[in-house]
Amino acid sequence: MFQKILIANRGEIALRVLRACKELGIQTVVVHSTADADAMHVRLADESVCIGPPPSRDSYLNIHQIVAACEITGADAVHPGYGFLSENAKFADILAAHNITFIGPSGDHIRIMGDKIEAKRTAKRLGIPVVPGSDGAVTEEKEARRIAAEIGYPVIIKASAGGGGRGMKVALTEADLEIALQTARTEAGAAFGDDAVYIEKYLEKPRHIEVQVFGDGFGQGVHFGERDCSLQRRHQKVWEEAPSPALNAEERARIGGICAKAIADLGYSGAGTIEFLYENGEFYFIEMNTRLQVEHPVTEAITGIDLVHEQIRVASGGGLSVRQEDIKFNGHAIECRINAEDPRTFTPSPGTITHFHTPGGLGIRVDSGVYSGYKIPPYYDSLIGKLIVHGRNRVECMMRLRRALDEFVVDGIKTTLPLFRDLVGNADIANGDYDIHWLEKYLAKGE
Ligand code: MV4
Repeated sequence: MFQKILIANRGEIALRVLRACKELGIQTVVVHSTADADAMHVRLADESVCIGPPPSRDSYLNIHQIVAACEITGADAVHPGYGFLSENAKFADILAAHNITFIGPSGDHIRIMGDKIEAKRTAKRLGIPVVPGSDGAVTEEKEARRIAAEIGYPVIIKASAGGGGRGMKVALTEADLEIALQTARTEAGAAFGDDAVYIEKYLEKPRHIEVQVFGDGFGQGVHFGERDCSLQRRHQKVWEEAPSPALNAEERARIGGICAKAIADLGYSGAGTIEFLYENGEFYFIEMNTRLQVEHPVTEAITGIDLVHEQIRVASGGGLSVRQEDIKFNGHAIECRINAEDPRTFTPSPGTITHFHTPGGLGIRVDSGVYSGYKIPPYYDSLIGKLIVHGRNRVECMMRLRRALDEFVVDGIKTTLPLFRDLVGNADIANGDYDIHWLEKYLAKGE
């Protein structure tokens, strides 16, 4: 097991990882920018190293500073959290070259999944159902026309170097195809320095359902069920739940089994998320994330397994603590992302939190690095905390969520809490009747 882990992140996830390290008896080092000197995780860590000024590229993305902080403190592993360097293959490779363990998959696996064409090709080869479309990159309009006619309109053109919703163009009919292809390629080239694009059938009303997987590094793979992340705005998830209200146990076991086998065959190590669009009872792979995700606590709530403990165990060569047959799904969990933003316009609202009071009681978890008197810096994303609620079933979970939202107090700044108080009383949400477009339509109506 590791002696000392360096946490290369900030905010609630830095605290989340720190807690797991403490429970495992591992020493902690945090790195932080000058803007984060007063952060909770900096106070709670055994050691801290200031690695630069506020802009992320000069601090949390500065690979050389982070490697130097490892060398100075004698850290033997790095946990990257999510965002920042968590899916940076070069970072994983550089750490390996310095004999420091990256708590995550190999640089090669990160690289494959970062290239969306290569990721899709790999998924298909491993037996995962994918969205119908081109086999690889498409450059010629003639070829695009042939593929689109074969799969049928509407189609979507996606950048291979994109992902997470960046660099996509929809063509509703053949008349839109030429312009969609040209603008997608030009924009991809400008944004990513790589103009490779691919074509897919455009699914009009899917849900976003993702499967949590783990590889043990010894050729075993398991799944921890799915999360439904359909409630999102501009590709930012707002509300996530497990299990998906749309799936039954049979569908769960089937797609989970396919994903677990794929992870085993790939020889993958660590946590991963296989993302699908789900429409008319069918799953369609879109991307794989090679990191721990923001919404991992809903999976922890229904399985009772600490996924960060598992990441650390696997990275240290100790394997997983569970086999597939040990993983049981219990009840229902919902996560609300509390952002320092206007609840209607989503404009960031940094500043001082004058009062912070979190809900408690059975089935309530709050993951947050903020406190009363904390000043939210303006340089980073606006997530200030996550409310995760667990109940024996979805109805109990929703009743408890409503109560928890009533107790939550954040004064001094605007937050997205009022949006969640509206959503928890909405009939479609109560029925689990929503797709990836539901929230944006709801917000546009101004209800
Ligand atoms: C799609 C799609 C419809 N059809 N692909 C957006 C994020 C990126 N991960 C993939 N995305 C989409 N890909 C096909 N073939 C619709 C989306 C999409 C979306 C997906 C998941 C969650 C929210 C979304 C919002 C808009 C579009």
